[in-house]
Amino acid sequence: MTLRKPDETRHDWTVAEIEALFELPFNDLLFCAARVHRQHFRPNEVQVSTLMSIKTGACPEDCKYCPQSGHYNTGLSKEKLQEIEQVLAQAKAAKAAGASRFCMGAAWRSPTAKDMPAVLTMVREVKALGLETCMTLGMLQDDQAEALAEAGLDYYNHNLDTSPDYYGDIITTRTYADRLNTLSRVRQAGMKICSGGIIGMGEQRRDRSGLLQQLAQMKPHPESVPINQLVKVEGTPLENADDLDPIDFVRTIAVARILMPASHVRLSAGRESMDESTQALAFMAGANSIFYGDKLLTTDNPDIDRDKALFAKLGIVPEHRAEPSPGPVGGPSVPRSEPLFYDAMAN
Ligand code: SAM
Ligand code: DTB
Ligand code: SF4
Repeated sequence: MTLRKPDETRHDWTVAEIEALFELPFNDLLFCAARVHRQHFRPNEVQVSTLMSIKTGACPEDCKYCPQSGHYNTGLSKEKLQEIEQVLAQAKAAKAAGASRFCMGAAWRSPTAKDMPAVLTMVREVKALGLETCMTLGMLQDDQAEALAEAGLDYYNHNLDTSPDYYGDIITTRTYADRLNTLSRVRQAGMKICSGGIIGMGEQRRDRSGLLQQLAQMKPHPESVPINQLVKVEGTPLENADDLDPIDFVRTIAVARILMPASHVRLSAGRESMDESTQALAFMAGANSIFYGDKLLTTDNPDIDRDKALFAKLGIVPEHRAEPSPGPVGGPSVPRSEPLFYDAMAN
């Protein structure tokens, strides 16, 4: 195995260049993406995160894909913010099952001042279990981002979801600029960014390129890039969206991998309805993170035994944390340590 430095990463991809990647013959695209993947990561390791919904339903936002929006009747029961004991019990179970990161999600437009103390306690106590922490709570103000960083939050998830051009067709209660502002507050506070999107909402290839361009423009790139396949939930405006061609989904993963070579690209929502071959192709295309555990936030995910069997079949092992979590939080962004480059097959 040769160890070497990463190729230079770019932040200036044009939409036309990204569309050209999408149009490559599938084998060429996959080969390119797999090569980039091997230059930056051990190709048979996949990071494993577990999700928990800490506050479910009745969200004031109108995201057309989301079962938790209060604008649609999806039959979901509205729940209050979970108690800390409940969160810790699930975090311990996730750790025992092999997860290295625990992601807590709330159906909020943004957290209120009243919510913050309980949320900060969750960060501190989950982190004390030896897990990486991630939260997704909606839009943040500066002081909220700083407080989360101070409490030790490693990652903040805030997806751009689609291109700037298509955004207004999917969400009308906030703007793309709102989203970008929160992401810059997260970065400013020194946390790692988890940001990606959803494929299969009726968007065109140009929109997928526009989304990936926005993500690749960030400096540094988001450390984690979740690519979700739309989970079609009855009662949401997108319940009858056209089925996504699995090849188009895998192409999106491959292009994300090429644009953001050193980021973890997550094969995120949608695995429950995905066959093993599509998932295997997604790993080949450079996906190296998944949600692990029977539930996402409110919808189903493959159960752990099924994922264990898939990993065994493919020779994939869970990635172990390579570095300690960022030190004194609240400070500047912690520079990414240079990863090891698994180069045995790269050339
Ligand atoms: N309310 C916060 C927000 O929107 O940022 C946090 C929770 S929200 C459920 C987090 C993400 O879940 C969304 O940005 C979206 O990417 C994803 N999501 C929601 N519903 C989905 C669905 N039906 N299929 C795939 N992804 C979905
Ligand atoms: C992300 O990109 N996908 C996750 C997580 N980040 C928060 C959420 C998927 C939600 C799927 C629909 C549900 O289970 O409610
Ligand atoms: Fe609310 Fe987030 Fe769902 Fe949008 S995606 S409705 S903001 S929970």
